[in-house]
Amino acid sequence: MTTLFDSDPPPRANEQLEEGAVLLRGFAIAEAPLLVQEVQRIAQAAAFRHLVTPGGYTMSVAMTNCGRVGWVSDRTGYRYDPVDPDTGAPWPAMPGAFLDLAVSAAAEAGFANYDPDACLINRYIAGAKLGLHQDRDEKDAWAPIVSVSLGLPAVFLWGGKRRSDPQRRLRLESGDVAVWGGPARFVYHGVAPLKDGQHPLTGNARINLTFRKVF
Ligand code: MD3
Ligand code: FE
Repeated sequence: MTTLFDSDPPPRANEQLEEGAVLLRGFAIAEAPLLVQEVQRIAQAAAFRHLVTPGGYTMSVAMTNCGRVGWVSDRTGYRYDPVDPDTGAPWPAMPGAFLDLAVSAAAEAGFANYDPDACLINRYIAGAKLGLHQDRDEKDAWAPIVSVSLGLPAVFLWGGKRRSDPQRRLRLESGDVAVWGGPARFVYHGVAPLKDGQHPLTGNARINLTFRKVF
């Protein structure tokens, strides 16, 4: 029999958000420092930039990518591009530590053989937000999106299949991993404006990794 002590950390409870969506609190705590280091290395080759939407708005979230393709936006639309339009070079390769984490989180959530093509890296500072949207630029509509939160906490807005559906608010902290696949793949979601703060791993920023099966 195992004995629980008051000083033990709380057991890691995987929270089922809805069918196909699982929140793995603290799943990436141990790897978080290495993941942030890798983000800094990636950003030396493919700098964070503020993309322009097809509607002409400049996004408050700064983005870069690694992997076989990267998500980009400009006045002509959204797309996955094998080349970074800022440099004309391929995106940096996906680090082994990224892939290992994404695959093990997907497996923990019930998605075997996950093989992400892309990792979009979002960087938020105070005031940055992501409006309510669906991620529907990926061909594979069943494979999950795996999301890893690093640094400052954020309030994640999570709605339903229609834009007008009611939203829940979920606080995401550094090391939290969320997996959204299957029937939960097309729920509307967003991120509330980031609050100012300081975090030992990322300073004044929140970084979010989203792994995607594109093809
Ligand atoms: C639910 N990023 O990059 S991650 C995005 O925190 C994006 O930066 C947010 O939404 C962020 O597109 C949220 C959590 C997430 C990601 C994808 C989802 C939740 C999702 C796809 C379907 C449903
Ligand atoms: Fe999204």
